[in-house]
Amino acid sequence: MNRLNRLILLGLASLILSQPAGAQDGPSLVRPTPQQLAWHRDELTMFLHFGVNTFTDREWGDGREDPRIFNPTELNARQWARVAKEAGFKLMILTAKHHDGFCLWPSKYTEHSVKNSPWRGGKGDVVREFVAACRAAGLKVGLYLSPWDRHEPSYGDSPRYNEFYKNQLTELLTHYGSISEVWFDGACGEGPNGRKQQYDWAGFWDTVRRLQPCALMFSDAGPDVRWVGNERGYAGDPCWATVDPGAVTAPGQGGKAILSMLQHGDPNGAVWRPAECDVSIRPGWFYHEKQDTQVKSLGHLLDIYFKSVGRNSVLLLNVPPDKRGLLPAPDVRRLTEFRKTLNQIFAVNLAAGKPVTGTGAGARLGPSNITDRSWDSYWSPADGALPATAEVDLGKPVTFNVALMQEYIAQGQRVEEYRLEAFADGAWKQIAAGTTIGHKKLDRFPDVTASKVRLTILKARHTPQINHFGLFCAPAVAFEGMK
Ligand code: FUL
Repeated sequence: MNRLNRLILLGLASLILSQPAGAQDGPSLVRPTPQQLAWHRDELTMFLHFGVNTFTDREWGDGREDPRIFNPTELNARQWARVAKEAGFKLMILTAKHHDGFCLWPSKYTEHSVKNSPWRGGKGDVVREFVAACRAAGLKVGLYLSPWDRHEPSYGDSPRYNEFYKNQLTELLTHYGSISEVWFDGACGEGPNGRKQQYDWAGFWDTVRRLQPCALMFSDAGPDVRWVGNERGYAGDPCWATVDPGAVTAPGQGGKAILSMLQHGDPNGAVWRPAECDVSIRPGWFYHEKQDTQVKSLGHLLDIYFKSVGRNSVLLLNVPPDKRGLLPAPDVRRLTEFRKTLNQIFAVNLAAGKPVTGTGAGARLGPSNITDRSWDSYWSPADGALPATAEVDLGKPVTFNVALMQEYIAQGQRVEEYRLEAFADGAWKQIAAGTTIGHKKLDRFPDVTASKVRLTILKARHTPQINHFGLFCAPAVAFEGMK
């Protein structure tokens, strides 16, 4: 084969490979990247707010802190990683720098950092210890570098500060190996010159893409993961993973319409930008001793789980290290209970392996794919055949109060409306109804005892692809936070 033929063949092959799978559904069906898909499936991320505020008892430092106050007595990042791992978290995000500008790594661009603290004799690097602990525990690594910097003198002198910020990003993205998520917030203020800083978002994002092409970037405006529009840990219902990129173009824009868009996404959105639900296990983001008694209750945390992970989102739960540099005992106890209860709820899927009849046939597409163990096999009713029903035969009457549904989102998010019914006392009755499903939808309802259950997809943007269905029996605490 001559060079020209080879080039033509290569060109054709890459054209075919670049076509998304299932392209028969048309170009409007947006899909996640492999990194976004893995992020959805990881479900739980732990946030760690740590820095000078931990020692000043504040939430927002003003940048005038003396670096010598940063002196954790027992810092042990392996404890953070162990707690996160045991509680089922897959990724941890650390505040490498918060609004006070104090850097947890010895940045060469500022003196406001660990290098001027007494901790580890000024030779320490919290980011390095954090990354090493994550790697050892098999956790992914994320970093938050606050754009708002109340210490840095160039802040407000926009081009100069943007350069400074990109230099710091470069340090973080080149000295610590692979980073899975970079977290940006939109907080913005005036610099010492009285001028408001204009952030170079495009430049920041380019820096991340260039240095860590596999990292996901979080902010109100993505580009890969969007803020959910509140700090209570609740996603909207419906919650689409897609958005219109024109609706929120930069972080920090605010306003009712924008917040609602962030909550719900947009079924017609042209980009995949799923919601991440950030919330703290305590009232504050940083550790405050007086909040030791205000750690969220188990019922509250479970409610957050059902309304974040159970609404097609990822839960980003903040657990702040204390002045010792350890995760505090009350929080660790609560996380242990949280994991134990989640394991208890989801240990037995009453629908697993049960026969399913309904619309659609064939090995990859038949309804029984929703009760098998494979993530990659799904039920897909014939094109245009809605409503479509999958009926699960439970064999005998069983009692449950939680239903789980998952779409095969590798090929987009499709379902717009569904209904769930149970067969009890000789009749079908509705037990739940909803809109979007996405990666995971969890519905809670009063105890139902039934021998058959049916899921009906009433409306979908494209041919539905349901890969998983489950029924569970949760203890009362899982309903405590429900309003
Ligand atoms: C916000 C910050 O202002 C808070 O202090 C906190 O870090 C939260 C997660 O993001 O933008």
